[in-house]
Amino acid sequence: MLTETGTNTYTWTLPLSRPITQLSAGTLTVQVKDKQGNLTKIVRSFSVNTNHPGDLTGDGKVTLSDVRVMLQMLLGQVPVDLTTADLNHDGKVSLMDLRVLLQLL
Ligand SMILES: [Ca+2]
Repeated sequence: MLTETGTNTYTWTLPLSRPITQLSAGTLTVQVKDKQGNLTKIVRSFSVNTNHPGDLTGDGKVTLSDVRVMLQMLLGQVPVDLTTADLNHDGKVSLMDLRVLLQLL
């Protein structure tokens, strides 16, 4: 789907043929032809964060080790990593995230 989002600015929403977990990186090529027939080609690399939700240790599994890391974050013993630990996506790491993590065990 192509949407005009500003002057000379467009946003494409691309349907994916595979689950996002199987699409971690790639190259996107866009070719645009103006009214005079001049072709402009734009190539951009992209990557997708495929971290397993709740995998705070990065070992690909959700275990009690992840709970330990979240407790350390909650106690201020290790830096908070919103990317992996904000499981309810409210912009902070709290007991609500711990609750979500425990449900993932
Ligand atoms: Ca949160």
